[in-house]
Amino acid sequence: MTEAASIIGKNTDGVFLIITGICVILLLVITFLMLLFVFKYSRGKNLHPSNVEGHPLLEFSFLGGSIVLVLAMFYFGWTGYRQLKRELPKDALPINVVARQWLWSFQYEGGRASAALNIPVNRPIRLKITSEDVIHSLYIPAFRLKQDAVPGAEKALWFVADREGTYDIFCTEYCGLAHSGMLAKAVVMSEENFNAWMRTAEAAETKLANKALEGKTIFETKGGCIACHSVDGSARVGPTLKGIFGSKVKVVTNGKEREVTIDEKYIRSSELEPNADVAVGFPPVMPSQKGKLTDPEVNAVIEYIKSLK
Ligand SMILES: [Cu+2]
Repeated sequence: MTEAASIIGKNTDGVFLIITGICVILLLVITFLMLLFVFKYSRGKNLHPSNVEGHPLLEFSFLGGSIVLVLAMFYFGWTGYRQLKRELPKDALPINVVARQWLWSFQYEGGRASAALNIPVNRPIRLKITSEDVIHSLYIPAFRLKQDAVPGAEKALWFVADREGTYDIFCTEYCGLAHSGMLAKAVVMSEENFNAWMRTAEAAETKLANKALEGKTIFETKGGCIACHSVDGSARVGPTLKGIFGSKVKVVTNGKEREVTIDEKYIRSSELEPNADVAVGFPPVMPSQKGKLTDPEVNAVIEYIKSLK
């Protein structure tokens, strides 16, 4: 694993090293004693078996030593864990992490959402993690962070990333068909770059005159459509949306196959009641956007899909 890119990560690496070290020492000592006894007490050297009595002092020191070792491992693990969960620094940047099948959405103050976890370097970040459907697990190996995202619960974490760069984010809780594709990036940037990114995101948000562009943003972040629908013609969990507007497709409605023309009405019903008409050859797994997207947002996504020629 590459070098930790967070302060807590370095602490975790230390604990990992201590535990690994203890295990290696135990392995060597036990292996050495085993080999020694095999030779020392071999049948060739001990023709007449002797009765071996117990040795209370040896036995108790063995027991005591093991307890101390195990408690030491626990102590280092526990202090590290507590640091991760303890009272948060006041100036921590709050980011809400929302997991859903099958993408991550990182939401900043002011309602801005991003598909990447953009964060400034050397500043405490507080993550509040939740899920909209099933249990997922946020895993950022470079920061040595892992936390389950549980529907109906809010899990908090904090960390300080201390090295600029782009790092992988995975989901490590099997969450359905496209689980392995539930990936994202953590982008650690300088404070200036981060502020600039926040400003552009803000500007883009305020002047989203272009409906299709707004739809694209929703498609990729809040709606999460891109997790299952490509826009380049390739099939994912769901059919591609490239050039589908105005075309005819076969769908299954109430168990019967029929042909429909993809128009605004059809796309709207697909967003709100996705499993009423399911495209032939695809599983009925799409979550409804009802209550998740507002009416204008649904319209914006329709405009975006229309623009995918
Ligand atoms: Cu997941």
